[in-house]
Amino acid sequence: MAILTILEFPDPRLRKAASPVTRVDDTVRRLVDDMLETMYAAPGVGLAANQVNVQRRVVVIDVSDTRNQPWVFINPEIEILDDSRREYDEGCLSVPGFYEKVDRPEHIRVRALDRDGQPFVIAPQDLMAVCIQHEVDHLNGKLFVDYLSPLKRQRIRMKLAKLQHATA
Ligand code: QAP
Ligand code: CO
Repeated sequence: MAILTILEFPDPRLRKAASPVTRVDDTVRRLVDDMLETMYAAPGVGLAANQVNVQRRVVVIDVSDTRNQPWVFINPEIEILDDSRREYDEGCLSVPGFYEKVDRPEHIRVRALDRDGQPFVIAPQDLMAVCIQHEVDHLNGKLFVDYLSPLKRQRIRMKLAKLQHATA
């Protein structure tokens, strides 16, 4: 297993849409394991493959307090079940140090393949529902800062640029 480098906003590689996985083979499983190790080390609750510069539709999530309940979503598809929405304070490993409220659908259903390539369906609640939407946005080249005002996004971009300069 390996800890992978996480790309940071405004890296243009975070804007590329990821392609579907055609076969869940050992290469994909190795990617999943490396992503899990990278997420736990960060530490984070979710990671999408394009955050580690792999343009494939793979997401890992663990929202448990005990950090031992990994979820793997390959080619995830989200269905919005009703009009209810909720706000949650979101962060992102690619936007370190910044948290902002984002409004998203509350009730969703997710279809995906697991790490054995088997299809499954879940109706996630609370943080899990927020996190999977955040991660599928990544697969589509979208970041949580895109939901903020241009002014807020620009402020985050400026502050991160200073931090990245200081630590480069
Ligand atoms: C996405 O994000 C998420 O700023 C996953 O300095 C997060 O794991 C969805 C992290 C919250 C919904 C709610 C962020 C770590 C981790 C930081 C993460 C940081 C260190 C973010
Ligand atoms: Co993120």
